[in-house]
Amino acid sequence: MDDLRDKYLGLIAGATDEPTLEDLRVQAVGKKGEISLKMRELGKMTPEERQTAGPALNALKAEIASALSAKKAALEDVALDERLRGEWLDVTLPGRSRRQGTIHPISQVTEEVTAIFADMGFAVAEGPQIDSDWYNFDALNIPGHHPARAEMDTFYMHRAEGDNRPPHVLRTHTSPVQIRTMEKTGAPIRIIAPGRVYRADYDQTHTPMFHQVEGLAIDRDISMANLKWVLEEFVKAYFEVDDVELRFRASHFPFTEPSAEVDIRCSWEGGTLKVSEGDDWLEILGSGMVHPKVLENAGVNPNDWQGFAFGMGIDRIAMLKYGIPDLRAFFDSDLRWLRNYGFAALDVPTLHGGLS
Ligand code: 2NL
Repeated sequence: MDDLRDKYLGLIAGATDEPTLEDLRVQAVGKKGEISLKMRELGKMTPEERQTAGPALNALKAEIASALSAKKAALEDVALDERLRGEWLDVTLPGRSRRQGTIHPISQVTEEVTAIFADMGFAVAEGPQIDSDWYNFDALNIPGHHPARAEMDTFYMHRAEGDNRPPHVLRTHTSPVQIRTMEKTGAPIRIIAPGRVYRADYDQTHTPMFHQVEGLAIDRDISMANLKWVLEEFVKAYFEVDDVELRFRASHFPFTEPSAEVDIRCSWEGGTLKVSEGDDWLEILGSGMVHPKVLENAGVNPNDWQGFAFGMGIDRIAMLKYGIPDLRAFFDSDLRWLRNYGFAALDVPTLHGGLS
């Protein structure tokens, strides 16, 4: 009986999993187990033998049963420990930051441009996106029959049947803002007017809504020389170069006289723009001296005041600086793909320190 005891206590101690332990239980104390078989032998014993063997077998059965349940509990503890170790969680780790929206590239460029002109003393002017045809066209010396009106692919607002007043328009440039501001504050004036403008046009380089920034400087003796300096300073600051060469090409706009389109010297190496070197010219804006009729229309006496104006496409200069080939991309759904272009504006720091 001692052999039986040693055998099973040894096997139980050595068991490393619950199925093994269960097998041992069946083998030792199960209905057909070794102890049960021994108990059956009690019948063949003398009453004296039975007196000692009976209680001893019962005690052995109880001892093995309790060894089994103690070992079972121990194995369960080990399994739990292992699971806890595997599922361990460091609740002090910082959370994974979620991808969030960031400032739109157009807003970013508008802010860059605004900051550069602000440094040169230009204030920001704003005005309505729906305006009368007077402010959008006539005041700018673009009369009803002028081809520029047709060329601009204007969006006209609805007029009720029988209402024969000229319809309002979605502004085709931010010039009406400059007219309104001149009217309100008079000369001298130094402003830029950035904002949304609308023309019915849609292809790789045109979207029906786009962004423009116009500039206006009126004083007693402002000249094209001042325009040249201001634009050179702007191009250097915006494209982050130390030097720049501008080319003024004679042009025509109804609202300026003389008028010039301005190109910057550049090179296109492997599809990337380099400003101020190379043999290419890149058109970036239109400009000129404000037409006397336009000053007059805005309530400024052209005999006392003169100045320059210019206009450029924000979307276009954003494409040039950041190498985005299709303008439509700016206004298509989710813009996070712009990261593919390494757009710096999308890598702005967040409050929690990481990148957005
Ligand atoms: C272009 C040309 C230009 C202006 C805009 C302007 C505004 C007033 C008076 C006179 Cl209030 N001129 N604006 C002048 C010359 C050119 O824009 O090609 N823009 C993308």
